[in-house]
Amino acid sequence: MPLTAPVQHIHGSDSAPLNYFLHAAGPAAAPTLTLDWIFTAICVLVCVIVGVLLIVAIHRRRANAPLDQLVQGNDGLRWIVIGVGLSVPVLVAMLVYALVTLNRVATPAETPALTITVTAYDWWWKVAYDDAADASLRFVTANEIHIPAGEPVRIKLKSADVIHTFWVPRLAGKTQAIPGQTNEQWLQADVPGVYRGQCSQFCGAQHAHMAFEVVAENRAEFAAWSAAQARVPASSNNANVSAGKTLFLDKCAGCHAVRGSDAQGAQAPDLTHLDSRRLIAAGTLTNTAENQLAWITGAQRIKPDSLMPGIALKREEAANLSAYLATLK
Ligand code: HEC
Ligand SMILES: [Cu+2]
Repeated sequence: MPLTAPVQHIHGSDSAPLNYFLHAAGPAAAPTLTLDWIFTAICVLVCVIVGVLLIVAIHRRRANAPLDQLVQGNDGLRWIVIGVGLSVPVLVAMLVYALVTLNRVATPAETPALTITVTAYDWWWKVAYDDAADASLRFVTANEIHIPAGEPVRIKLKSADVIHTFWVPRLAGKTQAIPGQTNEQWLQADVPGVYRGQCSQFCGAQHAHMAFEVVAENRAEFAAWSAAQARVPASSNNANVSAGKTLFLDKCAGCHAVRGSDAQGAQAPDLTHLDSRRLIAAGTLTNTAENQLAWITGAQRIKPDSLMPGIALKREEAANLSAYLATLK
């Protein structure tokens, strides 16, 4: 397998035809989208009116009169009264509408049954299912948030380093992740699907490559996924897998954790079920064996300044490591 395989970058999700942010997919997003359109329309209208008045004014310019005379004249005063009289009610109406909308999306209609703790790191997302009533369903994953469709989910937001912002445009508004503080938001996907999310606050070199996905599934699929995530991956006696695991414990375990093994690093994505994820490196690459190796050896080429070093591997080491990573499903 060539280690210099071309890297396939991802831009947006392929799974849903209308997966872009102007299509709200849940009750926490729909009211703000309507507000968005109405505010945009008002702003465009204001620009057009101001533009037309300006053009008219330029064409009807009078001889050089001092400004205070122009304003004091009856004509000037009338326009000021009309301008203020129109703007104030419109601005007040927009303020009231914005407050009403904020209130509508502040809390879900029913109390969320599921809470997920998402911690932002430079430049990826830790996703902890740490609130399950059933302790056997507690686990940690990265950059891929599974939720049951059709119900509200509470997201607790933390940051491990700088200020990031959690944003799934089709499902809810933005909420900041601030070091030393826990913020909350809720989101809901009305139908199953994959919804792209993105850090929306500039947080350093790889801010643009700090994406994630929300995968909404029906209840049965979600239960199957979470049960699988909670399990420890099956071990293998295969010689290549064992050699790959030894290499992993030697070179990777200082940063990465794999549950059920001695790898307990906490500063990097949990790799226990790496193989189950759709994307790696926070939405940057599709999760294929080639891309995994391209990432491991070329992390600094793919995401310069990211907190994973590129790790040189001999051909045989790469094959063994791949064999081990393939067991993490
Ligand atoms: C110095 C700490 C460090 C070491 C050592 C390290 N990594 Fe990483 N790794 C990271 C960080 C941090 C990320 C997240 C980078 C990002 O997306 O910006 C990461 C991301 C990954 C990912 C993508 C995971 C995902 O779900 O997005 C894989 C796979 C991975 N590392 C494998 C390895 C392997 C295999 C080794 C050993 C050969 C290794 N790493 C060594 C810190 C490390
Ligand atoms: Cu960020």
